[in-house]
Amino acid sequence: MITLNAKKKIAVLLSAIAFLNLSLFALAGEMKNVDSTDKQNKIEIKDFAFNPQTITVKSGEKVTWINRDEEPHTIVSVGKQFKKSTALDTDQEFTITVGAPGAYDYFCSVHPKMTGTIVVEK
Ligand SMILES: [Cu+2]
Repeated sequence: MITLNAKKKIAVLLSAIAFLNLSLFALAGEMKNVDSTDKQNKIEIKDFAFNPQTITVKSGEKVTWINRDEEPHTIVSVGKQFKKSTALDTDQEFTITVGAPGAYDYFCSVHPKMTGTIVVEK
């Protein structure tokens, strides 16, 4: 037979479980948010080309290039919107954080025909 006291205990237990569930949901939501602000904007350098050649990102996000060629490449902003990279060796990365909205054109100073654009949105 369930006493009144036991019923109370069960009620407390159930609300505790409900509360925990809510906390887990909140936590999951938070983790998802962290993921989206940490979104990886990757540009691969392969066969003497930037891929994708044009990438659209939001102001404040990071952009990372990775060199998948055996040749060294650089990333140089046409309008000096970010500081230029050193010569990237194979599998070496270069990361910038984009600022003001606009089109950031860039090229490789070793192979000036290699060009790309970062479109930065608000
Ligand atoms: Cu190059």
